[in-house]
Amino acid sequence: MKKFTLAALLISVLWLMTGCDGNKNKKTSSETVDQPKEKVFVPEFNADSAYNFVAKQVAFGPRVPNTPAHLKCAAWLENTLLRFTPQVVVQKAKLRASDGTMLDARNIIASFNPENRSRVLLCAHWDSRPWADHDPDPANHRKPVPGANDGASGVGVLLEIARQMNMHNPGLGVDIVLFDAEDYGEHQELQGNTDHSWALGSQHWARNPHVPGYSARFGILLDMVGAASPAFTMEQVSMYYAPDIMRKVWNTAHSLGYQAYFQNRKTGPITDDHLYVNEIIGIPTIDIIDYDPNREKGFFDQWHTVEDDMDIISKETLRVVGHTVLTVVYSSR
Ligand code: AHN
Ligand code: ZN
Repeated sequence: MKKFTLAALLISVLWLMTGCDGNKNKKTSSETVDQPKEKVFVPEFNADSAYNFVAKQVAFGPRVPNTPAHLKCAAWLENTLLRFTPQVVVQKAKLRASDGTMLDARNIIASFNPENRSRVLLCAHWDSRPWADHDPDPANHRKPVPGANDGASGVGVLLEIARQMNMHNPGLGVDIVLFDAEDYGEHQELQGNTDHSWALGSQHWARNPHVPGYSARFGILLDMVGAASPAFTMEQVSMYYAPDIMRKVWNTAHSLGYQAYFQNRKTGPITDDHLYVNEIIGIPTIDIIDYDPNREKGFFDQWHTVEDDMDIISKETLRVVGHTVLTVVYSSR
């Protein structure tokens, strides 16, 4: 009897020491991260710098494929990334848009620690939409979108992350992929609704990755991450393909105090670059996207209007997203 109680006591003590959780160290699937384990070093995301990266892109004018502004911005993005890493690839492709236009497209890819087999993919689209087809004034429906939030915001955050990774090695492989021709999807006034007319650059990259056989542990897409009071909700394509990544990113954001931004609400599927990264190349990838089905358009008010300019960009939102993504990256080594 005495022997038994002693053994039981010992087992209980051991059980308590492990935190009572038999599954604690069990790797259930590809990425199981609940709370930040140890204190990891995370560089400080500079929102002023990110903001300037957004402003610089917008200053080129709308980055619509086949325009001089698009070419100039591509060169600037390549040169800016070259300041932060020598590994920059510009993948050129002629892509056919749904209206028949052949787009002179370029995906711009920057790699950190290219030899490291443990990799993370960060992406955003850098092009802007040729038609402001959701503008309240129909006279603007054939004008291009300035794309400060829709496009430049995600790129601005990733450029600042690249700048930080140059100063402080994240200790794992990171690929930043700036997709082109995301926003050339069919004009609203046309019938078709050919969904695959969006995200042409990511479809091309997913079929022809910059490194043959490329893969990554997970991916994070940033889209429309610059407006004030965003609602980053749990989008359905992300939840279907990458629920663990969703949980990891949302948990990280909440641990940093950003639960008002990263909301625990499930929302419907969105056709965006992450769909093809998931479906074609099979990297579990989430979309951090400002989407609230209770809004008129779902997206921010100025979405696909000529008002999507620097006036609506919030440094605080850029900082919240940048801090969250940097923390996820540096705690993934
Ligand atoms: C659709 O409207 C089908 N998808 C939204 C993807 C998008 C457009 N992201 C930015 N602009
Ligand atoms: Zn768009």
